[in-house]
Amino acid sequence: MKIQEIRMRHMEMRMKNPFTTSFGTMQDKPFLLIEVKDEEGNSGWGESVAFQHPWYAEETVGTNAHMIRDILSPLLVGKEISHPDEVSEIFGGIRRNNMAKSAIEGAVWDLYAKRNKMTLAEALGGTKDKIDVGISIGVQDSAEDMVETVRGFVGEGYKRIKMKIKPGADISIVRAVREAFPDVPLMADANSAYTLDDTDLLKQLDEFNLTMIEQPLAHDDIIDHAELQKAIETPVCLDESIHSLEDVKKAVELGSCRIINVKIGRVGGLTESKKIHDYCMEKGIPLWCGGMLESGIGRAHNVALTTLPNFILPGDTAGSSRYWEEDIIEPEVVAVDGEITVPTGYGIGYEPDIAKIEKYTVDQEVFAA
Ligand code: OSB
Ligand code: MG
Repeated sequence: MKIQEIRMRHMEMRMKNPFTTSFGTMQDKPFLLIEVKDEEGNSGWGESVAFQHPWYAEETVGTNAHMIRDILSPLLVGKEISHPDEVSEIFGGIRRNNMAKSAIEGAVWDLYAKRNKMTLAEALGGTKDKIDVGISIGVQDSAEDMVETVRGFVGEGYKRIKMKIKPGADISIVRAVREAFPDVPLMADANSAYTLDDTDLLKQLDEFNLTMIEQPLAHDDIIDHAELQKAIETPVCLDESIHSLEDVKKAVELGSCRIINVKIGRVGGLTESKKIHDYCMEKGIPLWCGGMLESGIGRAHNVALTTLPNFILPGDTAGSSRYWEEDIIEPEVVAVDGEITVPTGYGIGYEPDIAKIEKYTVDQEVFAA
């Protein structure tokens, strides 16, 4: 297929509720939406998961727009490719900027699946027709607030509950939730808020039978995490530290984690995600799919990836209504009793709703051959 045109939309949506992590609070959600067209006029859709500010990762909406406009689109537009795996080869000479690469690569995967009359899940080698999902709850001011918020989502049937923690809002909150819900699968995500000096504090979490603690230490570390994992029983899961299969290999060899959160954008796309999947399956490292507060387009890619067999643990792909008054796909992503039914339409399987997409588009640029 020939990559005829890449359209980049600057989107502005606002989440129903603010979402707080150890690094800050987000509610306005500017992001980039990518539509790739082939020579027959077919479209594939992708989403950049970069945020407005470089708090979670160094990439931002602004750096992604620059990379997509000035560096990546010129490399791809006009090219003839036979498989989306070739996109990461074409982008291979460009260092990092994984979220920008992934936004385009994801659109090419959707386009490829549609042309070949397959679901994206099938194109990736997925095997499930339903996926288990959990929910990620932002940092709460008090243990009471967290317990009540958790109660609501347990009632909706989510398969595991993730609580954001930060220094000063950690042990007492996790304790209160565990006491209120003795049997619910629980985990905590620190988004790099601690150091090895906090080992004694993090060890106190062992008491609460957490499925894992996600990214307790520095965003770019795998050495201290190995040290921490030796000192605590709770499995460590890496998020921010993993950008590639090479990072995964090093973390697994060093014992820096027992579980990995795969985010498609953070690792540079679906091709790299699949490589990580295959390696971790062989090594017995369970995976789950993380989230970046995406619109339905990004969520649809997460759903497809999660159909691969080693995505054993429930991911952060909650339903659209968790985030948005109205989503930009039809139908919206719906989680019932903690399960999402994988759509059967070709490509991402959800139809981009052009009228709603237009409503939230503030600017657009077209890169054509
Ligand atoms: O660390 O997984 C994270 C949201 C924003 C930035 C980082 C993270 C998160 C989440 C929410 O945990 C995931 C989601 O619901 O999409
Ligand atoms: Mg995380």
